[in-house]
Amino acid sequence: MITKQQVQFFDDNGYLPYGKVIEPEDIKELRAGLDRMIELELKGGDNSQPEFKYGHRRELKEETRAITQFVNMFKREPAYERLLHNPEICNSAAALLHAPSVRLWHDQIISKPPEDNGHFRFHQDFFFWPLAEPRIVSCWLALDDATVENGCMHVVPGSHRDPHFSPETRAAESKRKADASEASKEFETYWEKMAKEPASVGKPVELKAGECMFHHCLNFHATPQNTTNHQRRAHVMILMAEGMRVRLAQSPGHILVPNFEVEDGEPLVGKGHPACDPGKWTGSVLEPVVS
Ligand SMILES: O=C(O)CCC(=O)C(=O)O
Repeated sequence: MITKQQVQFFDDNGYLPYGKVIEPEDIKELRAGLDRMIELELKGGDNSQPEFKYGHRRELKEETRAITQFVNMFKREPAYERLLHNPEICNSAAALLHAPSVRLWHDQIISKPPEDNGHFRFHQDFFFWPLAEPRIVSCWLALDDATVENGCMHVVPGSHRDPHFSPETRAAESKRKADASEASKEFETYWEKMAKEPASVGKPVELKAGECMFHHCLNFHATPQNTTNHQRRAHVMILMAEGMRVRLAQSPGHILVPNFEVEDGEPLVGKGHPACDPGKWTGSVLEPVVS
């Protein structure tokens, strides 16, 4: 179970290399689930949810095509849904957010195929999401050993608490940029400057398959290119403090907005956002397919 020292480390640094949370047989099952999804995509894919079409290149038909991202694997494969009820993950995420419990925002596979995936440039996740408060944590779970060579996570320790990178500064800089643009002038925001930095300016977090790290939604992080001959697969569960409200203004076009069962300003609950409850796996959230 998570310790006070680990929570303190996360509070100070905005990330936490946690350690092992699943067993080798779970890794095998998760990899097999991803292989089934890739197989399905190669046959045309599953269009039953808007997010299933996002983040991968269906137009490339050969086996080696870039599979970069699959959103909401928990809806497709039971092994991924079971992760939502992994006590180490749920209890740690709640402790890190100082919340009584957490709920899923979404999950995703991020797979860097060999030599066919660019960098994830430095970014802060929070601003991509239509959510009201930065009380959100990602659990980044390695499905392959993650190393500097194959594109492991790189973080900027303490950036989540740095006032230069806060939501208030972001709003002020957005306004300065808009004003500059109106006056036909250039203005480079802090996040545009950060996105130009190589991942190597961050601290690498190397993990063994089956281990996870957590990062805060305001923490700057990046992953470099995979320069090896093998895939680098990771599964990311993004967990929000219970009671998190929708704030559409922050990201009105987000891929998951059409699925929302609640209105702007309301706490985000519903089928797409199950509670992360140890021991309460209830089966698939998708309706059974009737043929
Ligand atoms: O896994 C990667 O390469 C990038 C993941 C990422 O940026 C995230 O989990 O927020």
